[in-house]
Amino acid sequence: MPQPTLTIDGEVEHPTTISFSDLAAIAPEFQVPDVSVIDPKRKGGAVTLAGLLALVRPKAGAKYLTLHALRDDFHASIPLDSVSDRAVVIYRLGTEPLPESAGGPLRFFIPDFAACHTSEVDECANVKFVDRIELSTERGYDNRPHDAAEHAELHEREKS
Ligand SMILES: Nc1nc2c(c(=O)[nH]1)N[C@H]1C(S)=C(S)[C@@H](COP(=O)(O)O)O[C@H]1N2
Ligand SMILES: [Mo]
Repeated sequence: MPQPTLTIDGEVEHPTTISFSDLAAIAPEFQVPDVSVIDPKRKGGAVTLAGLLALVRPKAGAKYLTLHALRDDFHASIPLDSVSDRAVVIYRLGTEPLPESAGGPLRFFIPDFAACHTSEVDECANVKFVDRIELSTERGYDNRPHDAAEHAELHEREKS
């Protein structure tokens, strides 16, 4: 199986596409060896968003972060400032890529997220199967559910 990759592009000095082994090679100061310290319900190892941003160097005008999951066409766009010092990308379980059942191979995760559809930075923005993180000056594409009914429908679909 080819290695999962993550593209980070848009309003950055150094757009890049990195692989599982590139993520594992990011400096220890940016690694979270065990995400259960952030949320006891989560397993695996992560890199901090700060570590990824250090690689690509956001331009001064970068204000939004859009998380793209091509796999199920799910997208969320949130203010960069609100997550730049706390969000992580969970990428491994042991020495293997994060399993799909946990939202892998790559899963964006915001500690202390708000309840679904209560804020821009809510649980729904914990995008699973994320393959691209796009920085932009304006808010990007976002198809998170808007209300409880849409939300229930999405979770029905997830089960099938
Ligand atoms: N790719 C993708 N990511 C997604 C979703 C989705 O449908 N597709 N649902 C979101 C919503 S609405 C919620 S509440 C959380 C649920 O995450 P969990 O199943 O790990 O609890 O994942 C978010 N990430
Ligand atoms: Mo959600």
